[in-house]
Amino acid sequence: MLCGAALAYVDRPRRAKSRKKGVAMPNAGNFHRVIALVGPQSSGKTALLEALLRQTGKLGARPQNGGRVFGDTSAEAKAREMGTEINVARTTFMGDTYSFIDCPGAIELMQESKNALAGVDAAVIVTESDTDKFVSLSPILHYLDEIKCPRYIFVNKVDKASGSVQKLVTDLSLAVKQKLALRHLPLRQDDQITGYADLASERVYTYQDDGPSTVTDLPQEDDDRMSQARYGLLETLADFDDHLMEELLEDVTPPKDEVYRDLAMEVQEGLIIPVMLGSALHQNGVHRLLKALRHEVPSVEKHIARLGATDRTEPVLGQVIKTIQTSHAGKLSLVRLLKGSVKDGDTINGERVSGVFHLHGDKYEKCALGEAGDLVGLGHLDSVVTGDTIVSGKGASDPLPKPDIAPPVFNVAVNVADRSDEVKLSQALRKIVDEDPAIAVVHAQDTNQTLLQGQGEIHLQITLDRLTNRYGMHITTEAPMIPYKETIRKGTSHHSRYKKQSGGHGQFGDVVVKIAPLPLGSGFNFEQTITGGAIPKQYIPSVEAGVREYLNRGPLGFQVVDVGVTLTDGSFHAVDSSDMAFKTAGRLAMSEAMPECHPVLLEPVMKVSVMVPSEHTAKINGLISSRRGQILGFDARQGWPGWDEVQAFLPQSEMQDMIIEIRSMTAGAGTYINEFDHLSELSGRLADQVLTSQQAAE
Ligand SMILES: Nc1nc2c(ncn2[C@@H]2O[C@H](COP(=O)(O)OP(=O)(O)OP(=O)(O)O)[C@@H](O)[C@H]2O)c(=O)[nH]1
Ligand SMILES: [Mg+2]
Repeated sequence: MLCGAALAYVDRPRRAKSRKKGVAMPNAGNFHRVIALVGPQSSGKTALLEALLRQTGKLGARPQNGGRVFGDTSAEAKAREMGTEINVARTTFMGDTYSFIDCPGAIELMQESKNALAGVDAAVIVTESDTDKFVSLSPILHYLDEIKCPRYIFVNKVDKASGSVQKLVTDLSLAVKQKLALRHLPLRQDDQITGYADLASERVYTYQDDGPSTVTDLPQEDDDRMSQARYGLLETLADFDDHLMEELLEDVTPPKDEVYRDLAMEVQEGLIIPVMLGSALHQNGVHRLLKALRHEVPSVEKHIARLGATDRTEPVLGQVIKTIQTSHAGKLSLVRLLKGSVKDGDTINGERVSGVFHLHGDKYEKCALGEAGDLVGLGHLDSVVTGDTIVSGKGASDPLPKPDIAPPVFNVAVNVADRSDEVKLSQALRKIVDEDPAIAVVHAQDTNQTLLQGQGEIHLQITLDRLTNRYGMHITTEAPMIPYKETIRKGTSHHSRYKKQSGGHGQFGDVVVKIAPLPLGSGFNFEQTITGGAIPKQYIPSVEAGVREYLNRGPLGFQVVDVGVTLTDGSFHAVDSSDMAFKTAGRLAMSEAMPECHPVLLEPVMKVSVMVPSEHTAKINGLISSRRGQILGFDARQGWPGWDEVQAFLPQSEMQDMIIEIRSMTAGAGTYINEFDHLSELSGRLADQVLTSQQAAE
């Protein structure tokens, strides 16, 4: 039974006692909360951030044109009118400090949310009331489950909502594992939501445009709805509180304190998810949300416990949730400080902190001290990256759990227009990857391309824009090349002689090679069966080197694999033979014989697992088949109720835009992982196309 445990309201850390005389404290309050705003794209997270800042007096009235005044200031965000990275804001409410982290909603940018969530006490999931879009909530909901982060759902844009709130809660409950606790009962006039009854406080509010809602009386016709909805809330809370359950069974009205306490405890334990309604644009429901956060969001101690770090003994402990390359202050590590305090000049992870900052939008304000619980920027910790644990002194031997990095699902090949910029490009890319660990840069050896890898087309376009906007790099892009290979279907034996007589020493190498196809996946094998010193031992490695050199580019223009070559015979010249001559002879023998060995094209085939909500599985099977895929089977996705995982083989050449289609079929929720599996023969029209474009590129 949870009833009777410590009161959440009094479970707060005490104000830090020792404060240096004359040093301004970084915050006016005594309790630091860090809260993330997450949720699908365009649900109104940044609008809610602005509303929270207005409500707490940190932002002036909304401009007449309704335009944005806070956040999304980067050139990439402005150009797309969307969040492209986190916006951090700091404000105070009733004596406490709040740092809000507004996360971008685009599914391709979800790593940014995951990184930020490592350092928050709670998350507010901002969603619209359009139930068709709830499926797109699954990835973030699942991640919040995984890290056991307390959370709220704020159903935004109620100014344009029309459906029934009960249906909304029922549909939402299909998307979550926890019990939903509807906190607000909407009140309507002419189909328009004009206010709400708070089911915990039993107060009724009428929305005011751009101002605090006013307390009113409950219209008589809503009496029954109100009683039923409040009973529904109490029943949900009573699922985890036997005492409350007894009261309900005995028809006893529970005291308000008990209801508030249960709410706080059950939110903190992740047992329930309160659902609140509002309109960020009109400042509606925002004050209630703040009050709920104030009373129910757990302290930083609970966050430490959630991370399993209660026993940590380091005087300072924190986690980096973002690396920011600022134009004027250099590298800043945005850190959730969990324990201890940090000031300028302190040693953290073996490096000297150069400046402690509070972040608010694009402003970095120097502060004297970063306190436990606070979100601070620490300057010039060069070796520290996103997700890292920071401690006082040398460095953390026992890191806190850090977000996993999503494997890339989209690639583009990049080049600098001016080759002399290559070093500059690799330096800029390193900084970009520090800021956004979902970006990877790899050199594809087979195709000799530099590949930028990430979570989708938009993700990579934003990254390329950053390279231009921040680092002045002019990048050209092209599609990644498919690392086709070739092999042979029949063997042969061939004699080649390389002989040159041009003044001085001549050149003489004479070899007989037997070429044979090898089973799939065998690679290359070289043997020799020379007898009687037909070729002196010292020249044999040179023959092999010549053969290998040839195999880099076979008769079709691709690397040759699954071939065995045996050097069976040959002859030499006491004066004119040399390593170089035998190497040339080996290469010559291959180039003369290989076209006769029935060369065939091989294409790389990936083993793919596509993860989608079950209602889309049939469509995904169709997509795989239409892309020459071979479905190996499908199963329920482990730990994801209502999801399937389809396993298939798919040619790599069919996968370049695969993620775009999967997302468009699944309201953005579906994704895949893949790895190279095998090479498979490609023949007919598709093979001809590959060979034609290969010849054209030569
Ligand atoms: N009618 C109405 N529109 C809203 C409300 N809140 C936000 N919007 C509008 O919804 C659009 C998206 O709002 P944003 O705040 O940028 O959404 P976001 O969730 O931050 O978007 P991303 O960061 O790109 O994921 C904007 O046009 C807002 O004006 C609301 O309460 N009512
Ligand atoms: Mg936004």
